[in-house]
Amino acid sequence: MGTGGGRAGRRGGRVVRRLSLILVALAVALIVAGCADEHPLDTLTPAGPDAEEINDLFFPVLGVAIIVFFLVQGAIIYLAVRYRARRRAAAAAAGTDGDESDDLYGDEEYPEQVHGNLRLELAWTIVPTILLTVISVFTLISLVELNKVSAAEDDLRVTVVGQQWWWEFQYHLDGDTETPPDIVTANEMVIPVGQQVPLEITSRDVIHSFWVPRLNGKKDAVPGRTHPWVIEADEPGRYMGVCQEYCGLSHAYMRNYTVVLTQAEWNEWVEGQLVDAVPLEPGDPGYEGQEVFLANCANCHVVNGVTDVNLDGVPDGMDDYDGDNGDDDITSALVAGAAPNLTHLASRTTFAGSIFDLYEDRAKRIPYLEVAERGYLNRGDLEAWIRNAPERKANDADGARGMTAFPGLSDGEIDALVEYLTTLR
Ligand code: HEC
Ligand SMILES: [Cu+2]
Repeated sequence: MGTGGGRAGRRGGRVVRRLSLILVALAVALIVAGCADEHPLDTLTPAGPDAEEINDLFFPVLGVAIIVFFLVQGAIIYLAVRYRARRRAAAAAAGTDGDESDDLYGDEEYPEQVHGNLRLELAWTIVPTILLTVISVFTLISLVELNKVSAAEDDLRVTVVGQQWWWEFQYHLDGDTETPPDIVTANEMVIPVGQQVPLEITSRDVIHSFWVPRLNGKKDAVPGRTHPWVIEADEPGRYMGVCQEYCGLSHAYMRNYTVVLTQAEWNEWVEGQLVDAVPLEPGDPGYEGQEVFLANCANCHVVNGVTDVNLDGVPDGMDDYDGDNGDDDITSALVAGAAPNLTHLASRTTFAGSIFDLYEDRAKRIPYLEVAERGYLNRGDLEAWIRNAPERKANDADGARGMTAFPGLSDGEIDALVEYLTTLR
């Protein structure tokens, strides 16, 4: 080899070293990201029967794919090595320096060329056909399983509404999704352990997709349609979910949590959520904040029992909660057409598409039901959000989506608002 080859070799070495550095960095980043949350977006640790069903399909298919991969790659490598051009031998035979590619083989024979070998062609048509047929049969069986609803007609059902860029959960305790919901909450869906909860997934604006990887597969949320889905968890815990369909600017900040409680805890949670907020009187802690809230926030946010029905602030088309493309009557509009229902904000642990913790350290060690009582409020993020939400989470330029900024509020008013919000348990 000449000097040119040596330089190329050194350059090659550097590229390999750099590549392996990048790979190591990637691996470390993945491991660190995996440790950051005790319940990451992990499809490989299913926590409910539906996710297990998917996993039970995934691993055998992966096994088949790995075998096929090694057979095909092995054959390619074998053939490439076995029939490589023997440059140096050819060059020696031809008496040249080996760079004349038109004379690659010299006196050597080309390998025997195979055309139209019936047995071979039948084999590589029939084998994949059988493989894919078997896989598709098992896939269909899994699909049927995943769409089975074992819950009774009058069991709990939850309508899941995606919108730019947060999730609303509307609870129908009697399973009747035609009537206005009993509970409306945002970003955290609280369900009882070991019970299948049928979902109806829809959207108020563009197409989103509801996905809680440890509990079930993805289901699209499409405006004007409701897609049936189910969710069920084997163990109490907190399972992260994301929007899985690119839906605009803050798509990456449209997360949610499925919070799974024991049956007794869940009953307690429901009881708490069914209670309306009580309008505060002068002298009550939080009263000043309530006044600021009613003046600035209540045209978008509903606090059951406190805010009047006022749809003036609701952009056109967003007061259509059942997705039939017509404005709904006032009762159904009560379920917060434009913004998260804040009646029980302080009972949640995250806000704004679950991207901010409402309590320090996401209150991991405190039981969910005690978080409003014992959690340490994440005042910094909450105040920053109220002051200038678009700065914390981008919304679209004409302000038709997301929360507006309130540059006019004084520090005292923000403090009062925060104090009021913490009374909404
Ligand atoms: C123009 C309508 C609008 C107004 C007015 C408004 N908000 Fe919001 N607010 C929203 C929307 C939309 C969201 C959801 C944004 C997101 O998650 O991306 C939101 C989210 C929130 C959240 C997080 C709720 C959750 O569960 O995720 C809080 C807290 C909040 N707003 C407080 C306020 C306060 C306090 C005011 C008055 C100073 C106010 N908002 C005024 C539209 C509004
Ligand atoms: Cu989305």
